[in-house]
Amino acid sequence: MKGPSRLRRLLPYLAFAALAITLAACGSADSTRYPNTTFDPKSDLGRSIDDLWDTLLLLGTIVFILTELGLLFVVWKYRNNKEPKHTHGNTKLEILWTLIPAFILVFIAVPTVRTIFVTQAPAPADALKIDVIGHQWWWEFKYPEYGVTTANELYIPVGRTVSFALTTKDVLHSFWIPQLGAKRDLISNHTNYVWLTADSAIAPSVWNGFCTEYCGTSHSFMRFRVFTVTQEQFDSWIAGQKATAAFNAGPAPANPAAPVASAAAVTSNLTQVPGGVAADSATAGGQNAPATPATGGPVNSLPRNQPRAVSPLDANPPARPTGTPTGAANVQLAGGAPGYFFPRESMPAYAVPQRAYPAKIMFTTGLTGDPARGQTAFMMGGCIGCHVVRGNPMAAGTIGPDLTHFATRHTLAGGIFPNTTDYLARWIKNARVMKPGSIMPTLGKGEYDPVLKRTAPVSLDDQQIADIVAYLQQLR
Ligand code: HEC
Ligand SMILES: [Cu+2]
Repeated sequence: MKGPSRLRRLLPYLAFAALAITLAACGSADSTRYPNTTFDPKSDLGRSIDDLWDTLLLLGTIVFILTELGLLFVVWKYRNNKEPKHTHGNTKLEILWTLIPAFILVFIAVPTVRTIFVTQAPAPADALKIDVIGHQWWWEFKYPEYGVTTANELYIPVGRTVSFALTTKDVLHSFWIPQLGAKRDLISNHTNYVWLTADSAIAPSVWNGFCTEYCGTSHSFMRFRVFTVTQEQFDSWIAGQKATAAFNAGPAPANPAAPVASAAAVTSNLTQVPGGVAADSATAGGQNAPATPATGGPVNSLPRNQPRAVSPLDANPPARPTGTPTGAANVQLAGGAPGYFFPRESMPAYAVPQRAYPAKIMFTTGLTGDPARGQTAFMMGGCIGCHVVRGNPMAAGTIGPDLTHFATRHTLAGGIFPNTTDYLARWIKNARVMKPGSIMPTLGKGEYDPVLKRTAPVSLDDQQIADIVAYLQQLR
């Protein structure tokens, strides 16, 4: 076969390759189109890693081009199948092809090692400290300087260095916020650190976070959101989160959009709560049965401590922050403002979970929940063995996420579902069908628990779940 005709046959392939390369180069790395890109860093840490990548890509490209040119030259030079002269051993050449790669490696090592030193250095002493605790399959975030604990939704001020201390409650996990550059493993019996300063220009905004170390059944459902906010918004958020839950802390909220029973109704509703649930609550979760809360007696003695309005904590409520709510999402409650939180209607599409709930979890439509009854059901249904609601001394369990300000969160269950009535009701009804392997047990009446392989031992009917949902939605 002659040269020119071979070239003609190759032409379509070459054209295709050229097109592919051109198209690839066209895409920009901007965050709205590629929300999880690492090529558009929004922090100092992200930039130092991205700069290193750019340097290495450039060096690699130069080596690639030189090598390919050499190859093409040889192909061209011996195109007529002329047999080249054979040689055996060439010390000069061997030294040369050892030295050149060694030289290239030094070129790559210098910026790499420099970046490692920068990203592994201890954080500045005045950095904001946040403890990140990995759980199968959700994230716990603690702000030790403020006594604030939350889950799956992290708030950080822009322009200030934030130092994360990473630990795990169970197996290995890995903390990753692609756009902010932070990626580090959570290792058993060891604390890892990573720190960064988010760019001032990005506030307020939200970024996706992931677990990026396989950690079991629901690893891919272990996500989180990072809200990068201004210092003022952060201060307001912290003030709101520091307070005890609004529903517990004062009289009924005067919010016409979400009517809540008055304190009197709380008392009268107590007698209407079916007692059957309490008897079962000790077995909640089977193998994962919650420990009895240290602060309280047996679960079924709870009504003694009712109503909430006269509990010791409530009698002397902590000073509530006034906060500076911005955006309609922040409803002012009578008991005090919830403080700033990222307005739900401003959530970009990429940060809103799109996963549908499993169709097989049925839920009666048209039920109206009563938050006061819900609070009681929350205590009787075993929830308090695994969940903290600050302001309610009975709710002291630490197996699951802190729910003190649950209604200020936009997602639930490791950031995989939107925090809406429909999803929340189904989550409480059958968490283990919503999220395979979930440590939170299946709790709905007649629901099949795929982990225990039998129907739920604790059973809440749809009305009780609707009441609990109404209660949780008051926790701002
Ligand atoms: C055996 C412990 C246990 C019990 C009992 C339990 N939960 Fe949970 N709960 C968990 C765990 C663990 C998670 C985190 C699950 C995940 O995301 O993988 C969770 C998650 C949640 C969430 C989502 C929180 C978030 O921010 O994502 C809500 C809401 C919730 N539980 C409510 C309840 C209610 C209401 C009850 C009682 C009817 C209850 N839980 C009983 C352990 C428990
Ligand atoms: Cu994981």
